[in-house]
Amino acid sequence: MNEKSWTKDVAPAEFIENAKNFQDLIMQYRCAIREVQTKLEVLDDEFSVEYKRNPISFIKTRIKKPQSIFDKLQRMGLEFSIENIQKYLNDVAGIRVVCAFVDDIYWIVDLITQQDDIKVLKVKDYIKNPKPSGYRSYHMVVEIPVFFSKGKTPMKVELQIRTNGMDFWATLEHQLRYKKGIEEIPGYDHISAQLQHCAQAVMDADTEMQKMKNQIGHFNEI
Ligand code: 0O2
Repeated sequence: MNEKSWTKDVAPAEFIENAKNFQDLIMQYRCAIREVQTKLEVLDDEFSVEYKRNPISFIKTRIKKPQSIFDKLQRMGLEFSIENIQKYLNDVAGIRVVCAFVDDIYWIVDLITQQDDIKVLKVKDYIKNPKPSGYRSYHMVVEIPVFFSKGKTPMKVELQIRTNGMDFWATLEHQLRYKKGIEEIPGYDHISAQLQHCAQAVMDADTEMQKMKNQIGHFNEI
């Protein structure tokens, strides 16, 4: 685009207004992440005093990139607007909670669900029902009120809760395959089967670890 058409086609005031509204929205999602992250950290702290261990190994947060927001809306046949982002996207604000044991995942899910300022909008249990790829994780979309100077805004946050093993597999598989269109390469079926085999090995290890933990009992009793 040359300078002439830039001045002709772009309405700077409108562009600046849209950019400001988008920045505002992203700020609101950042605040929602902070609210939910604090709840998780409180539960982890309390648990560590009671049971002498931390159920949460680490927490990672992310805001979806503008390009990914745009691409997802386009896949859904929707135009890029603040209203469509708020209404149709559940994962602009994302929190990944990586836990020690499988039962820690369900402990967190139960306690987050019980909090009366949290509304659970959607649940996908890819632990009980793994994806065909072998992917396992517990997904939860929650709505939380965030208090701004202009009032209370309900905000959506997506939680992905998984064990260290599930996270290890998902992170490496993401690098190897996810979204890279490697379906086209020769030997893809074999790679796919190997990834499923690794997912099964991780699942077996998680199950064994959980069994040992059940045998040991609560760590505070030792
Ligand atoms: P990114 O960069 O991780 O954010 P919904 O959001 O509920 O409308 P959607 O988008 O189909 O529906 O959600 P789904 O399938 O429950 O979860 C999508 C997210 O889960 C992905 O996010 C990944 O983070 C993760 N995921 C799902 N399937 C796989 C898989 O087979 N392998 C790996 N490694 N991760 C997976 P995004 O948006 O794709 O990307």
